[in-house]
Amino acid sequence: MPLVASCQDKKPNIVIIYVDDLGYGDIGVNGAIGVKTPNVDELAKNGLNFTDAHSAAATCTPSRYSLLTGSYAFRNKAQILEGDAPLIINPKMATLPKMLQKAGYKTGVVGKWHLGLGKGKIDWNKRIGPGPEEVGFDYSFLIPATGDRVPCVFMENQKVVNLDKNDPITVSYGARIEGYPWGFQHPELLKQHTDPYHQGAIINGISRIGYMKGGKNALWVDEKIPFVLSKKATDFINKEKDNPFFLYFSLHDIHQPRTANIKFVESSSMGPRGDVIAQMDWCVGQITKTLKSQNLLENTLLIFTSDNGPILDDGYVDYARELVGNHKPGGKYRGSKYSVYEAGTRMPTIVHWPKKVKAGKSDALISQVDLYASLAKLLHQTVNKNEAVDSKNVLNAWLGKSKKGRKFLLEEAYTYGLRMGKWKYIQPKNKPVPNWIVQKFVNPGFSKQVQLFDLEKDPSEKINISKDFPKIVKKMEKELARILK
Ligand code: NG6
Ligand code: CA
Repeated sequence: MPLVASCQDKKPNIVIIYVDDLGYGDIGVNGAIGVKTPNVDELAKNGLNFTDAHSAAATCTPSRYSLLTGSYAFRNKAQILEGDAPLIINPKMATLPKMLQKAGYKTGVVGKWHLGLGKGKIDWNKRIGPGPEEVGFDYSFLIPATGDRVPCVFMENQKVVNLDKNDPITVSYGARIEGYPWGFQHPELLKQHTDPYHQGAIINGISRIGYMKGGKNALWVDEKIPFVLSKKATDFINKEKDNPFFLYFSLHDIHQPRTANIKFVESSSMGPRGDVIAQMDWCVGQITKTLKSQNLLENTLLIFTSDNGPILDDGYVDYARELVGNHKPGGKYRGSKYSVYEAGTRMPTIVHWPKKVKAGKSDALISQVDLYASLAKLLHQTVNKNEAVDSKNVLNAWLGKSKKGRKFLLEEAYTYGLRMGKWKYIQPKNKPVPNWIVQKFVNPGFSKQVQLFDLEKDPSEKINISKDFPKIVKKMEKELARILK
């Protein structure tokens, strides 16, 4: 092959910027009020902005599991994990990063993991495996679970960063352990008050879920997390610039605790939740700036999206509900994080690849579970039958060459939703809403009736028309049963 042609066909770098809890309406181009997101808007201006793109689930661990394995979370009973949970991806399983390694990519994950680590009881003072390496990442720099869970330390290549062996780490999600003081006993030490679920170990003036002892030198400072993660992500890009690389940049923002760096405090009119949106936008800018400075932006397939819908009150008292004003975190869509209504999984999603993807908008119905098979297609990789079992090749929709995405799309929450074109079906669930959800002022979509909505006429899922369209209901029930069997 002539040199020129092979250069032209150079494999694109692939970057997924995965924001945490960012809603459809939380970015400028999708109508945000009260906070500006110039870096994200720039991506949208030069890229393809999707209006009907979905995470696989309305919570974090299930969405991430599906993104990385191409398989639905229910198949592995994946639920939100505690901070000391074992790895939920079987190291023998085929994964998106392993598929990319086979295609010649260097792979890295920087940021929130929340897929578990190790096999059982974790010793935080040693290398912990299996973890990202066994899942297919050549490099990892992690927040092990969430920002609101212990241990509050970073891990690089599966070892705690800056650990002093004379001050070993112990973590507990059961019995209370002495060590860092407890939020429920020492409210005077707190920067933000919380509900009773987040009143364990106080670290950096913030009480968390779980208890912790030791590791003082290794503790993160919440206000610096965006800088640390952006630096590690851009270091990875700079180091791997001559290889095709895959970077899964998984931000802590805009998850709680929302404690923006002083650089961003009061940069929005919505208090901490708006400020961390601005902070998230800055992180996006760091990535695009670095790609540009390395002359890589043109041939990088960059996907900007989120893991689940927005939530105002997830337990920390930061006045997001009081300060939201006219801003609509989920856009015109009903629901939120934890909810089966559209805003639970309909994610802000931008595909930016100047070399191959024309700027514009797309209303194709797509799911993150399909990235595996779609990227495999792009890179001429075969996907075996027992691999990425729920992932479909809809590459042409992801690249804007077709408006046709999925025929059916599953939405996993605390009940199931199913999309078929404009139709939205919700499986009945005749159970009381758990108290911890009620307290968050969100509606998970439980109903003993079947729910059916026509999203073309009723995008906000207000009028249940299941009784008027029994045939559609039947068809969707049948498809859901087929998926779940
Ligand atoms: C919930 C936590 C919440 C948050 C969430 C995970 C309680 C009451 N709430 O269980 O604080 O950590 O899990 O968020 O424990 S997610 O974005 O990672 O799914
Ligand atoms: Ca999340």
